[in-house]
Amino acid sequence: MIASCLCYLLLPAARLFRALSDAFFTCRKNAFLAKSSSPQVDGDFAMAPRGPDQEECEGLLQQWQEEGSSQALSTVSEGLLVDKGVAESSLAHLMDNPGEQDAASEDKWSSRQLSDLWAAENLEESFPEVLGGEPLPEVEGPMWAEVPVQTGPQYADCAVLPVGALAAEQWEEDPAVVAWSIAPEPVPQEEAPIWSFEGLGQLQPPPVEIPYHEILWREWEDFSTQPDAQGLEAGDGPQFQFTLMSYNILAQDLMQQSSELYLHCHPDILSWNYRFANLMQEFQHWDPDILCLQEVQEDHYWQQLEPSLRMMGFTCFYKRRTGCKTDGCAVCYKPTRFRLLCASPVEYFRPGLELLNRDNVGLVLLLQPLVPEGLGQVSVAPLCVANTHVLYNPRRGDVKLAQMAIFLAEVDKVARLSDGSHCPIILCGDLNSVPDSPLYNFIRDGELQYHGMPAWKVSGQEDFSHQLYQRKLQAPLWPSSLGITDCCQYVTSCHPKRSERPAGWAEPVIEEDISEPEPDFPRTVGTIQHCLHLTSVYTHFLPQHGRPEVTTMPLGLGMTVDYIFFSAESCKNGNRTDRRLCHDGTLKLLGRLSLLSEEILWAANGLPNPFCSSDHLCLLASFEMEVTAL
Ligand code: KL2
Repeated sequence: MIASCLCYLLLPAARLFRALSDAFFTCRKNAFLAKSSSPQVDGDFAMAPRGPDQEECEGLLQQWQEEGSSQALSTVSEGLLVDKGVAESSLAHLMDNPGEQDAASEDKWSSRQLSDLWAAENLEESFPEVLGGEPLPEVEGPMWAEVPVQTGPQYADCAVLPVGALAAEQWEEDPAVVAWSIAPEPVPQEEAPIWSFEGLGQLQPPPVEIPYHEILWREWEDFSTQPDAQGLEAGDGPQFQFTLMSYNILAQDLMQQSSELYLHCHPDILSWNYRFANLMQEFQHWDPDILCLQEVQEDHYWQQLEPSLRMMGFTCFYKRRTGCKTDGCAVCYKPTRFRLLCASPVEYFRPGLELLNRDNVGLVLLLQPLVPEGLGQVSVAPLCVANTHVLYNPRRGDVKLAQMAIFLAEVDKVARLSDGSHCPIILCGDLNSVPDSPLYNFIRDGELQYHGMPAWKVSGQEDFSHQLYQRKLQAPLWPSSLGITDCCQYVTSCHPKRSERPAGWAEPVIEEDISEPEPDFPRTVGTIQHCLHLTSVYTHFLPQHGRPEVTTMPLGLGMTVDYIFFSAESCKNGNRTDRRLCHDGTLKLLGRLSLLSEEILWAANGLPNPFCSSDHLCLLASFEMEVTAL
């Protein structure tokens, strides 16, 4: 009975809702496109962008919910669909019935269903790899394009993933498909954005930028008039202002390998060409001065992203993950605003160390801000920009902490002045750890007592307390052979042998030789520290909604895992939650693009959706640096 109810009522109803939902957002998007009056936001956000007409959006959504779906709703008059709103139906349905849409789902790999010990210890390894036997394109360019790819025996059996094919015919009658295929006007060649690809798929990239933030209520929060800890408002004296975006753009390969996470999405919005056009429009709309990307697939980077971003005025650096992984991190900056002082790719993979056998990477740049001519003899401190994507595996907090230790050591080395202090630092990326988790608190507080802590607790992603076997963190967390102290500094940086660094700055490329064991150095018992004073741009809570902020939404479950941390001095006697307001001196936070709640994203059918082409939201912040007269 229940089964037939599911088959004959819930399933068709949910599909209809999903189609209506996509159609609604598609039409809404096209309505905005037709209006095409979106303001181009100034690079340095002297003015806050025009806020969305929230009432209009809510009204439309409500109207659609009431008119468009009341009939269908009557068949499922009770339960989750009604409680959470019709637009969420496809997500809700998938969450309640995992695997139902896919007969082969038993074969599908899902971390949350793997409970045996092998899986617990090797979750990432079980993640199938895609290379398809095709050699990656030869790359030219930045200095580390030559960095040899790890080709240890553990990668010998990288296999081609049998990607579960989404049933295309299932979508043929979908109103969203119809809406898409009629609505966008053809793009005149001369007006086509640089990232248009003629004939590369059935969907034309939309002709103008998509103000999706107006539909999804992303607002610019302006703090520029708030006094800082010393009572100074922004703009007293000459200042250097810039914006920085951090964005996990969802590598196509990873998406295809975990296709079960995206069953709620219309296949067309998952195509790379569609997503690429949307992502480029998002970059163009917000026009940051610095762009930190994660999950950048190497072929997409060299063939599309780098050329397009270069045409937008960016200089880009890229570091691919080690092993067979096809994605990596990119940091791009406007050479009109900054000059490169040094760039350090960071690999966390260390042969022979079980703790560091994962392929995650980071990228650290040191940038010299360029002040406009006419200010006379002035100076601005260099800015250290560090971008990383930390291991996902929720059970391996020990690995995440060790990766973070290497990353912090690199940042310390690049940003350290000869007097031991640091230039302003922005540390951002996807840390695969939630706010208030031990890893998060370690970055913010500069100290973590980890001894005896279950490894799964470190990131706070999932609760594994019910499991019998729980890996515990033991002191020391990493071996001394790594050459990193418990203060997350390279031993060589603590006892500098090479004092010829120019003007106190680090060398561009660090080659840590761990084959020769470092001399013994003292280790603390069960505690790690770092001496970068960092605080988060976001507070992880939306006071006006009374709900947590969300940066990603796997299977409809919203959480924050992406961050922009920046150098800040903590207030004496300061309340911890107010630390963002306590910064002063070198970096001042001027504003940020608000994040969203899980509920709002549910109403857009989760992530990705027709407007947001990643499973993460972008983070965007505006800063000011002091310019001192010489
Ligand atoms: O959480 V992520 O997505 O920042 O959005 O980072 C990782 C995950 C990315 C790189 O490893 O791949 C995704 N289940 C779901 N997603 C996974 C899994 C998994 N078991 N492993 C990796 N990813």
